[in-house]
Amino acid sequence: MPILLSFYFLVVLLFVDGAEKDDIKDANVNRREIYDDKTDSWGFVEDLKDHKRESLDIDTTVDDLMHSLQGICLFDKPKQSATQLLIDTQSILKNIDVYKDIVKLNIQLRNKLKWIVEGSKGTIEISRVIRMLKNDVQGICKPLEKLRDCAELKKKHKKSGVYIIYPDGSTAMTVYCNMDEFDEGWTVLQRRQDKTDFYRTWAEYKKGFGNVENSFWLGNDNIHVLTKSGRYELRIDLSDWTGNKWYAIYKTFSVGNENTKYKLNVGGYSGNANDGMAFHNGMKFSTKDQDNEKKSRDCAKLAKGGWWYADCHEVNLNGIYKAGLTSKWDVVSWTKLKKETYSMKFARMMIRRF
Ligand SMILES: [Ca+2]
Repeated sequence: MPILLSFYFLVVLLFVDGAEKDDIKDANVNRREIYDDKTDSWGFVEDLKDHKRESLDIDTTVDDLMHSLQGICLFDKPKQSATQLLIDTQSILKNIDVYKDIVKLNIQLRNKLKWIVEGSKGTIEISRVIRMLKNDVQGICKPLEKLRDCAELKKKHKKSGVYIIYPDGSTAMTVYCNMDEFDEGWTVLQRRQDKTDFYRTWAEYKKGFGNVENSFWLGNDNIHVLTKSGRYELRIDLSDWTGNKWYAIYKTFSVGNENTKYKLNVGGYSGNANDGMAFHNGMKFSTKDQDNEKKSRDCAKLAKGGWWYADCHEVNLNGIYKAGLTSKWDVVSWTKLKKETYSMKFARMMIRRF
C-alpha cells in the first residue's frame, strides 16, 4: 500500500504542476489586480468581509476536493474489504518513513488544490480538473494492485521491505520482500532470529504469526496460495553462533491446501547445507493440537514446533529458538549440519518464481 499512496500523491502533484499551471497563474494575477482596485475604494471594510467569506468558501471547497481525491486507490477497489483496509493501514504505519512522506505530500497537495480553486473561474472548471486528476490516479492504481510477488515488485525497482502482494490476483497478503540478496526479489516465508514463540496451534500456523520484518511464519494458507500460483524455488539460509553460513536451494517447492494438511512437495536440492528437507518431502503438516504424522509419536509436541514432521525431523526450523547447543532436540535445528540439539542463530525460508 505505501507504494500505491506514494505514486498516487506524486501523480497528483505532477499533474497539478503541469499543463494547467500557466492558465491558473494568469487567472491569479487578474484576480489580484481587481482586488487591489477594490481596496482603494469606499467599500474597503465590506470587501474585507467578502474576502473572509471567500477564504472560508475556498477552504470548504478544498476540503471537499481533498476528500474526493484521497483514497482512490484505497477505497475504489471493487474487492476492497474492511479487513484489507486495516492491513493496508497497518502496513503504512509500520513503514513510518513512507507515512511521513505521505503526510508531507498531503500538505503540498492541499496547497496546490487551494491554488487551483483560488485561480479558477468557477465550479465547472474545478470539477473538470478534479475529473482529470481522478482518471489519472486510477490509471496508476490499477496495474499496481495486481502485483503477484516480490519478483514483480523488484522489476519496478522497489527496495527490500514490507509490501502487499496478490499472488492469485485477488488474495492479498502482507509480505517482506528481500531485494538485496541473490539477484531477484524473494518473498520471505519464514524467519528466525529471536525468541518469538513458534510453539503454536494449527489455527495459528494456518493464518501466520509474528512480525514479517523480524521472526514470523507467513501462514500455511498463504504459502499454499503463493506456491500454487506458479513454479517457485525455495531458498533456505542458516547461520550458527560462530558466524558460519549455509544455504539450500530447492528447485521444486509447493504446499497443498488445508484438505491435504498442507502436504509438502520439495526437491531438486543444491547448495552447501546438505539436503535436509528430503526427509520431509511428501509429509503433512503437524502442530501441537493436530498430529498428521504417520507414525505413533506426537512429533509436534516432542519437537515443540509446527512442521512437516516424519517421525520426527532432520530439519526443525520452527522449533524453540535457543543459543547454540542444548540438551533436547526441540530447537531450531538442521541435523545434516549440526547436532539435532544445536539451535541455529538465524534461519530463513524464502521463495522466488521462475
Ligand atoms: Ca505422530
